[in-house]
Amino acid sequence: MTDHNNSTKINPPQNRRALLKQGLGLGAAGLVASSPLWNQLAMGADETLIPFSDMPPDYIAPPVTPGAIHYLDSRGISSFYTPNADFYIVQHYNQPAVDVAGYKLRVTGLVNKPLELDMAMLRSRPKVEIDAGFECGGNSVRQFQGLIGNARWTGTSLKGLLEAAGVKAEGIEVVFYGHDKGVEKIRDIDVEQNFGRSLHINDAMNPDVLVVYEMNGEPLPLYHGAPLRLLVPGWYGVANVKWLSQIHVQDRRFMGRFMSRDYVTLSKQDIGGEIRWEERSVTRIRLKSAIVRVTRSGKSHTITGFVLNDGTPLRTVEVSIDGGPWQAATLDKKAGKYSWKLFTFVWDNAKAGEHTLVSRVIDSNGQVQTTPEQMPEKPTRWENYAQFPRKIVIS
Ligand SMILES: Nc1nc2c(c(=O)[nH]1)N[C@H]1C(S)=C(S)[C@@H](COP(=O)(O)O)O[C@H]1N2
Ligand SMILES: [Mo]
Repeated sequence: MTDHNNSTKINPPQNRRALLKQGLGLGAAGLVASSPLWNQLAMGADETLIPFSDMPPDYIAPPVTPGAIHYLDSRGISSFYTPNADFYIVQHYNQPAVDVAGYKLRVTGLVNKPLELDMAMLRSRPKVEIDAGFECGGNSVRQFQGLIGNARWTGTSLKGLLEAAGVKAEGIEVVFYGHDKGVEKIRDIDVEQNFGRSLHINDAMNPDVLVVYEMNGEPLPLYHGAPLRLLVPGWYGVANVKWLSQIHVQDRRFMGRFMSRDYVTLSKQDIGGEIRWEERSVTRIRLKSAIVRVTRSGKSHTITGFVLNDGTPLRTVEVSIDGGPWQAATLDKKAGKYSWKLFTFVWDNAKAGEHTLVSRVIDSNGQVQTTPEQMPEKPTRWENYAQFPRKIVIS
């Protein structure tokens, strides 16, 4: 990866699978049997999964393994809440086991009253619950969109914490540090760095931004940042700092790797009438939909997919079959402002043979999900929000 120096590699499934087979001494069958996600692929009695011909026939997603990246088999996306055991996992350094009893969150920097809060103090603050889905900024066709999940998060508002500390007028940037650390080669020096991301004070003061300690009603699991993580609803996953240890308010931009070097999209943009190559930190989730599974029941086929965006209301989701007209899909009623939105489309009279299926979403501002051709020129792999045509074979 040209835009990725020593970061975690998100391998194509083929390489990943070969690695897993070697490392765990398990054949594909063993992994399939042990994956809880696979169970959800089990269909209703009269329902069968139609194979995608754009997917390797023996495709499996990497299972949850200590230290490793995990992504979903997106064909298994069938419930509003992703079970904690299946939610995708990405970390760029290690997965630190933080001592919960001795745990303290520190709020420092340009504040009137620095804070040190243990879990009991955090839990006694006003409780907020929010349904939010997010994907890694690197989620793409290569993992069949599996770096994604949707959960109910419980915690307390960041705004409340910042107000309790009293942010000084010159405090314009809020930095979030995780407990996890690694060595970064910066120029030619090796320096130890904790994972860090930041928010402008205006974004940090959005009351929907939380520090969370529960995921789907359970204590935050180790791999998802126990005991406390940030949740910035409507933003790509990288904003949601896990194993949160310190919140620091400062008077200038934070320039750490995950703001300024990594998770930076390079694309050609119209900058006030000049076409320039712009480098922009990955922030709000761009308008995106994708088809993830097709099932058959009797003569009828059902196409299922998801929508993610920054929380802007949607107008419609549509499906096109073999280049035909756009037809409205049905959005699942179970949805929150920042959750993913699942959709289904019932496809009658599907003929035998190979078909191309694609979805697109339109938001309430009339913004239409772009086609791959309409995407700005963009050599970096971040933000893959173009329409995603799928191929299936009906026998
Ligand atoms: N402390 C810490 N937080 C982190 C990361 C990390 O490496 N360290 N990775 C980020 C990235 S890139 C993503 S996509 C999300 C993934 O969250 P999840 O593993 O709970 O799905 O966590 C974010 N928070
Ligand atoms: Mo990510």
